[in-house]
Amino acid sequence: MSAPLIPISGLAVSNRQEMGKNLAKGGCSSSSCGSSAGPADMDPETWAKVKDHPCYSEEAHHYFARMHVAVSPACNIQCNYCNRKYDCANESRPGVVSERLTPEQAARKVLAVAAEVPQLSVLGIAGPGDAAYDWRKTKATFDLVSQRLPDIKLCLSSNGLALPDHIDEIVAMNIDHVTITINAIDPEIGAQIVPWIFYERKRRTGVEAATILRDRQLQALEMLHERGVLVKVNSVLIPGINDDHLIEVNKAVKARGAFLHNIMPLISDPAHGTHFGLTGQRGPTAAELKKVQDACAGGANLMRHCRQCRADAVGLLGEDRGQDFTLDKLPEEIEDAPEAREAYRAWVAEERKDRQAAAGLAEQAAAAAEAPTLFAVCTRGSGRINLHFGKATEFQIYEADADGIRFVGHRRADNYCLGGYGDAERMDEIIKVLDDVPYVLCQMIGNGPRKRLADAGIEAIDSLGEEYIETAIASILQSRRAHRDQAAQGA
Ligand code: CLF
Ligand code: SF4
Repeated sequence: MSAPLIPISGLAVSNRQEMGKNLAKGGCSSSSCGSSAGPADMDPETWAKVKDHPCYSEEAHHYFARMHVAVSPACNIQCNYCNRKYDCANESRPGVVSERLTPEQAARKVLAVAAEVPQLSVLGIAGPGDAAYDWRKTKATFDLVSQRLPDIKLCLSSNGLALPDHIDEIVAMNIDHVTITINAIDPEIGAQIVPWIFYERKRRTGVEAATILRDRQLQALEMLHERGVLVKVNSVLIPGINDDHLIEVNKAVKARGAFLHNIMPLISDPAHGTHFGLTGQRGPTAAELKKVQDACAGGANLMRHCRQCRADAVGLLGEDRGQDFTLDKLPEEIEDAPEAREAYRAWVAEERKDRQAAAGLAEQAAAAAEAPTLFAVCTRGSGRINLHFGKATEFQIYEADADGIRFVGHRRADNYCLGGYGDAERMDEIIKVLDDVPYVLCQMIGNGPRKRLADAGIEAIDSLGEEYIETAIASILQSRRAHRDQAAQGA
């Protein structure tokens, strides 16, 4: 029988200085996982910019929400993975945007969400269309929002072609975060992804178009970096086209100051009506994506917690409350609640201290992991195990080895629980996505799914509900080690 699981964070902490040292280490021991970096890994100015941004800080995504508004539908290029009748694949999974908004409608919606969702920290404009090309509407929206909600950070995503024309305004408007999608540095490869661009009143095609686009993207990256704006580069991984090339993209954007590189899998389906969808271009498998990401280790820091969210998403990454805030559902009178956001942020600051201290202790305990081990966690945020297995639509995957415990990605699993009734096919799917994961950590799990998992060699653990993820994993590793030691002594 295994030793009982004792949460590490429940152990007495006798030495606060030791805790402080652990805290300074941050939650991530991997140098390639830059988005996990903490205050000890960057200057205070940069930390102030990223600490509440759910995309730029992996830790912040446990606590903070973003929302997108689709206000700028015009685009100056054509990507082979895009059909604007659906959505912008730069920043969202294909799917019809429920509403395209005027700047005034968008500002009203942001006010309504901010009043209801104290976790909201970022407003992003991420398609469909290009926020820098359709600049008048982007700027009008940001101006309206920043007048009413100065504590909400502004974030925009662009293909980069028009960006160099707006750098001064971006800086003047306090936009600290800009994403540029760069899929290729080599124009021969770029031309296979973007067949045409519209630039200086002319439509241009092929290698000429790809060269202009590449040069403008890199120019924008350099200009923004020089002015202190954090730039994330998104690259869509397209097997057979740019998979071997993305390591060159990673090097090139690192050299020009990119803060993060987010390599996203192509999502391709004939139903989306895109060129790639219609010609049968497939997206990468999870293993192919990981291979490319791992090959980029040591270059520009990688973002691994992107959820490829919709262009009208609302909420924490991985959840989408967009349908709760369509225009017809907004109240007539909207009263802002800045004090609720302030109180939430103060709570997060305290929670963060506790969590990082606990994570530091867990790092020490993690030496109990003799071989790299994966854990699938059911969580609704705050860095805790706080979600019923049946309610999980995705699992956060953590890896533990002798170097520590770290977040390594997420895997989608369609919701197992349908109004209380199990769905055998979805359990098959879950078992497939957790193929190489021996442990599932959740707040609760029913006997049926527990047995199905056990039959597949996966142990479900629900005795550490509400515990911090890292400390729970450390407890399990310690318990397993104690069990092994006991067995060895008895042998
Ligand atoms: Fe939105 Fe993008 Fe800003 Fe985030 S999303 S504009 S940087 S606030 Fe984030 Fe969504 Fe991934 Fe984008 S998870 S698709 S990276
Ligand atoms: Fe579509 Fe965005 Fe590409 Fe424009 S930049 S074609 S909106 S994916």
